[in-house]
Amino acid sequence: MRDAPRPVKLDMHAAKGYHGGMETLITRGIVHSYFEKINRSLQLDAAIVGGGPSGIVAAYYLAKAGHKVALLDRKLAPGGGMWGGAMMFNEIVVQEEALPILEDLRLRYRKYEQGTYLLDSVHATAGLLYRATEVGALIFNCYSVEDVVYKQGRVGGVVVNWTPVLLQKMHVDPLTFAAKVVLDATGHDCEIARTVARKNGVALNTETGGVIGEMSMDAAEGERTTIENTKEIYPGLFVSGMAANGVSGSFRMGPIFGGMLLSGKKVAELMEASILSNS
Ligand code: 48H
Repeated sequence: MRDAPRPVKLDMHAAKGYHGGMETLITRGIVHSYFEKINRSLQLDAAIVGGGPSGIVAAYYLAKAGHKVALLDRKLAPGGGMWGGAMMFNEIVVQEEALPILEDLRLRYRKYEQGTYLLDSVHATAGLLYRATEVGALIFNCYSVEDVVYKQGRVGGVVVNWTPVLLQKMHVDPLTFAAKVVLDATGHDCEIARTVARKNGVALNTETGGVIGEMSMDAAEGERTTIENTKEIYPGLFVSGMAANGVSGSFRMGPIFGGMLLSGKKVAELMEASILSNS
């Protein structure tokens, strides 16, 4: 016979010695732990802007290789466009070239047709976030990157503010995280690349020197060029995922995600080489 379940008891006396009791104990724990985390992020190896699939995969590989990585996303729940699958049908398609990444991150997938696989998009997104944080990437949600630190012709960090501050158009100055390399993984809008080109009047490593802008849908071409367009577009600034295609003027691809994952892995390798050569 099974033992009767034990009654769950929360020991309210745990807060003995705290002026203010249990409430102070909870608040103090959160405040201390959060500020310890932010303090560790003031001088990063890599700052990743945008927590869609390409940014999270980049954070995973960089953190796993031992680099100090923070990923910043303006939303409460990072994950970008992957949670919703396609038109909120929460499934995504991934090609077999990306299977090693699914294996590395221990995501569950099912064989579909012609070298493609299906994943539950909620499982996949939650899994990416879980694995990236498990290997040490720090995630700052509700952070909007509104600018970069730009010195001597190189991007050297990110300028951050609370998303609600920007939404409310409050005039509050931002803070900064220094970083040896910065990744624009902001998706369709390529926000960081646009900001760097516009504010500093510099030419990016694209055909026109500016952000060319995304084209309409061609899934196969879009997937191919996502990897090709994943690169350093200005000293210290890299692009991945949809931002890579947006910056270089290539196609969107719809709800197939192998290109995003492979782009995240490729950019992690490029960023790591840059971190090591600039150390
Ligand atoms: C902080 C920011 C900022 C900012 C944006 O769009 P994402 O999912 O990114 P990718 O490129 O890794 O993945 C693209 C994929 O989801 C997709 O949209 C595809 C495959 N589309 C094909 C098609 O045809 O439509 O995520 C970007 C993330 C989001 O979470 C934003 O909240 C975040 O970046 N973000 N965070 N500061 N300035 N700008």
